[in-house]
Formats: sequence, structure tokens, C-alpha cells
Amino acid sequence: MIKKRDKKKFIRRNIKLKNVDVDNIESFYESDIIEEKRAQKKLSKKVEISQKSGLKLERGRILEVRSNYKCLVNISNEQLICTLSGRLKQLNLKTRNLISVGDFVNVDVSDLLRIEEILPRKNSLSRYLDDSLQTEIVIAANIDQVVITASFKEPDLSLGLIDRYICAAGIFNIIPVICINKIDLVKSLKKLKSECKFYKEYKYKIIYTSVKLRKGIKALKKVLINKETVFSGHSGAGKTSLLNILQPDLNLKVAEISDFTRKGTHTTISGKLIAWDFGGYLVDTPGIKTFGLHKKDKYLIPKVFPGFSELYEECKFQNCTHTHEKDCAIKISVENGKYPKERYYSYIRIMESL
Ligand SMILES: Nc1nc2c(ncn2[C@@H]2O[C@H](COP(=O)(O)OP(=O)(O)OP(=O)(O)O)[C@@H](O)[C@H]2O)c(=O)[nH]1
Ligand SMILES: [Mg+2]
Ligand SMILES: [Zn+2]
Repeated sequence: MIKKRDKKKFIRRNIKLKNVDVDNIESFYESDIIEEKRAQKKLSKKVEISQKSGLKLERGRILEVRSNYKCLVNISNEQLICTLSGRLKQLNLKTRNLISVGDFVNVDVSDLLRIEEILPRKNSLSRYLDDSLQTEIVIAANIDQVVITASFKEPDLSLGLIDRYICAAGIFNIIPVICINKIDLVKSLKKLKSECKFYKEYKYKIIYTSVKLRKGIKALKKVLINKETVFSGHSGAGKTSLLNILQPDLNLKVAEISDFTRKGTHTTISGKLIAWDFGGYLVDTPGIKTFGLHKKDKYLIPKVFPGFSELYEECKFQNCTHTHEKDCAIKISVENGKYPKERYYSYIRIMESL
């Protein structure tokens, strides 16, 4: 049953929706963003450390979130288990994602190791659940790039998922790198490359690898040097296997062949930040089923969807959604075969899901 108060809110929002005229759709999204920013400001105020006396604060970085209140933190090159302060613990329980692997924190080292403050993030790679609140799941914070790890088979390649990651990378200002693993299971590599040629044509970095045959590993390593990279993708695609081969002493746990199911076995259960011995950092993460984008970012998708950034400025309308508008450069490109239909349909599916 809808509570009376919620019901009122719902009706008010509906009225607002009715008043939006289509040409002015951006201002509607803007009001959402202002709301969101206000909420964030409120939260960061709460997170701000109170000037308690006697604290001895040291800067650290979260290597792993082990539970709702325990984290492995790097402080001056030492790996230490720290707990969240009572105040942060409460907030973390509410938001479920207050703290993430990659976060910079201030830890009180005067007595017990307590995380007192979470510093503002440069960025984060986040996905959102399909619930009514679209709960945010932070995959990693403060990173340079994401290796979108897919496999040709076991589990099957999903270009739709790659499109979603590229959209998120555009929204969060992260460099996307596509890695298609398990090419030892491919009958014709030529055919696979032709199926994915779109990404190369639109200047995305795409690397084909096989852990089994040790193929493509050098090319992958080249893009990782001196960067902070999160590996994300379906469970079972081979994220951890790739990391182990890139740096053999990592000895991270990978799925046993006998465990294998088509959907993966979720072998990695928490995100881990680790230093490469060749410079830079990696974050290994648990596999995901789907990558949900947030409604509030819907207005950005027409600009960041793969291949659109080079085209959308030629659309007649500045806020073109590339669906019903006249003189849309993207629809024209689809019609004359310059932009692939399959990717356009993938775009439509994303827009409809929001
Ligand atoms: N044939 C083949 N199998 C591979 C390759 N890379 C990894 N695998 C196998 O795929 C399975 C899953 O590998 P993981 O590295 O655990 O996959 P993951 O992406 O880390 O999975 P999660 O931790 O569950 O998200 C394991 O049985 C690996 O041995 C490859 O290049 N070729
Ligand atoms: Mg793994
Ligand atoms: Zn358009």
C-alpha cells in the first residue's frame, strides 16, 4: 500500500511531468540533477569530520571492503585492517555504498585504526540496481580506465553489455578498453573481428586475448602501464585469469573448470585494489549479470553512446534523442548504412530501459 505522504509526492510529480514540453526536456533533467546535487551536498556535510580533539589522522587508500564496517587500507605502504567510525558505519548501512575500493580516507591512528573521513572522489564506476530507488553499486572509485572484460564464449559475448559500459565510462569520465577473451574457443577470428569492427572504426581500443594460448597479453599490458584500471564484466569472462597471467605472483582465485556454468560461478567476491609491478594499479571485481544505468543520466546517453559523439552535433536539435526528431544525423547515418543498425537498436533498448 502507498503511504499517504508518498501518494501526495507521486501525484505532484505527475503534474510536473504533464507540464514538461518536449522541447524543454533538458531543463526537466536539470531539475533532477540539482536535487541530486543537493542530496550529495547534505551527505558530504554529514561525512565531514567533526573537529574532535586528540585524533591523529593519516591518509590511506581502501584496498578492499571486507564487510559493512571493516576495510583493508594501505597506509604508508602498510596493509592494515581498519574499521569505520560509528558515524560512517551508520551512514554506510543506510546507503550500502558509502565506501568503495579505491576510496581515499583519513584514518585515526592514535588508538584503534578507525576510518574517520572518506575524501571526495575524482570519479567512480557505478552501476544501478533495477529497484525503484535505482540503488547505486560503486564498482570502484578514483580510477583512470575500465577494461570491459568479455569472452567470446562461456559466457557468450554480449555487445549490448559493452555498449552499456561505454555509456557509463562516458558519463563517469573513464577511458573504456574492450577486451574480448577466450579467443582460443573461436573458430574464425576474422569473423569475430568483423562482428566487432564497429568499435575499432569508432576509435575504441579493442584487444583480443586468450589466457589459454597466452595471446594478446602484451597488447593488454601496454594499455595498463601507469594507469589505475578496473576490470569488470560478466562472471566467468576471465578477469582474474587475465590478471594472474599479467602478474603471476598475484595468485588470485579463479574458477575451476569443473565449477563452470554458462552464467559463471562468481569466484571473485569483493573488489581488490593491487599494485602492478610494472607501474599503476588494478582493481579485480566480482562479475556482474547486468549493467544498469541511472535515469538521471538518460539525457547524456544520446551523446555518449558508442559512435554518437562524432555525430550528434550535426543533428538539427541540440537535445536530439535520435528517436522521433527530424533531421537527425544519427538516424540518417543508420538509414544510409554508415552507422550499424544493430548498435542503433542497442541504443534504443537502453533508452527504453530508462
Ligand atoms: N578457454 C579459455 N578459458 C579461460 C580463458 N580465460 C579464463 N578461462 C577460464 O574461465 C573460467 C573463469 O575464469 P575467471 O578468471 O575465474 O573469471 P572471472 O571473470 O574472474 O569470474 P568472476 O570472478 O566470477 O567474475 C576459468 O575456468 C578459467 O580457467 C581463456 O582465455 N580461454
Ligand atoms: Mg574473478
Ligand atoms: Zn539526432
